[in-house]
Amino acid sequence: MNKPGQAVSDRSVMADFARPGREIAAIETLIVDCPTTRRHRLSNTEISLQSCVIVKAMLKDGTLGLGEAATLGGPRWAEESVEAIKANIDTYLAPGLLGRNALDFERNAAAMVKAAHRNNAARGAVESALFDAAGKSLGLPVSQFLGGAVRDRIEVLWALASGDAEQEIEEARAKLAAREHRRFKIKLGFHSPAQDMARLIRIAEALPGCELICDVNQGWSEATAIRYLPRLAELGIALIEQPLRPGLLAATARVARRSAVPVMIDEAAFTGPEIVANATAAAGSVYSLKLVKSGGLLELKRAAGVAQACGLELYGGCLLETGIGAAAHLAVFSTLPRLEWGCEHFGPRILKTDLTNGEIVFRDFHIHCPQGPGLGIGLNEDAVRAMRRKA
Ligand code: MUC
Ligand code: MG
Repeated sequence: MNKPGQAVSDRSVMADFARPGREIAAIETLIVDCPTTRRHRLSNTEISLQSCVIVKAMLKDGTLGLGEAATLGGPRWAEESVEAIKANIDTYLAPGLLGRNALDFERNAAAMVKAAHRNNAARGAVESALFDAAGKSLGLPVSQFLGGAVRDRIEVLWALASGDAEQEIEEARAKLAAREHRRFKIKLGFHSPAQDMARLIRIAEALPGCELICDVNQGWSEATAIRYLPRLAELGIALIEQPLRPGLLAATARVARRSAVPVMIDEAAFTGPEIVANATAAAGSVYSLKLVKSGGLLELKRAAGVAQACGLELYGGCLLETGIGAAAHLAVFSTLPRLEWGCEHFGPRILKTDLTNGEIVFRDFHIHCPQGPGLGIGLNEDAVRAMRRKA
């Protein structure tokens, strides 16, 4: 231990950091199909089985790291499917990483960008596994590599998405009673706007005092949005997420200008330049952060910086990840100086069985960031055995 004023002469930390053994020895992928507790509907897809790719990165010193690439209903929410993600990791991303030091985060990320154009979910999953392995090997939480945690829990939303208002009210009340969730995201756009309004009115009446946001997943036209957003405002809806298709910047900006409900940008912005373009066009005032959009933990943190620099508020988005993907998001979210809208990592709870061992705790309306080394989670091997897709 150095005394105050004494030069740092202890080289043991550096020696440990540089110790051989953190070379990437193997990267394996598997597809897992996890049944959900109920049908989850979006304007453009729906699921009862949540499919993801789990990445296992093994270091030479024997440390195992985990990562996850989530999808939603095949290549529907985004262009990647689990089959493509697995093939592209196995064929293009993994071979170029073998033998590299897992701690060379930026170099490894650059190698992946060179090996595969976009493929954000695939790159994000591999990078998560490398961060997890590096953290576990050094005995450090991943958040420490990203600037250090500024929070250890985040208020967490639950999504109501069966389309049946009575079922949704019962589900929300159960979450409230369990003190797990008091803010809810209601998925719109799979019914007609008039039916959605009737459903929304019923839910808002039944859940007084709860903050509600709505996600249309691109399901509305500009005209529909202009017609219905005043009704959402009357109901006190706090945010409207991705009402129009990505690319309709001017139309979304016209909607945002007329709306008393702030617009959240989701599918419209994956990359930094897309975030800047949306913000510059005034097509929203909140940005939903997701690993599958940013393509890795480093880029996710940068996306938060870009969005913030453009004056956007931040929301911790998800794609119904298992506890593995949720932990990777939480590692980043825990380090963000500002995260105005909390997060929605309810994924581990909507799966009948999560793939982790319960390290992620939902308590007092917050998701608690796992505290162990790496991502702070382990693999539920029995669950993986039961739900792994056979070749
Ligand atoms: C999305 O568009 O936000 C996340 C939560 C949910 O219900 O759907 C996903 C995707
Ligand atoms: Mg969304």
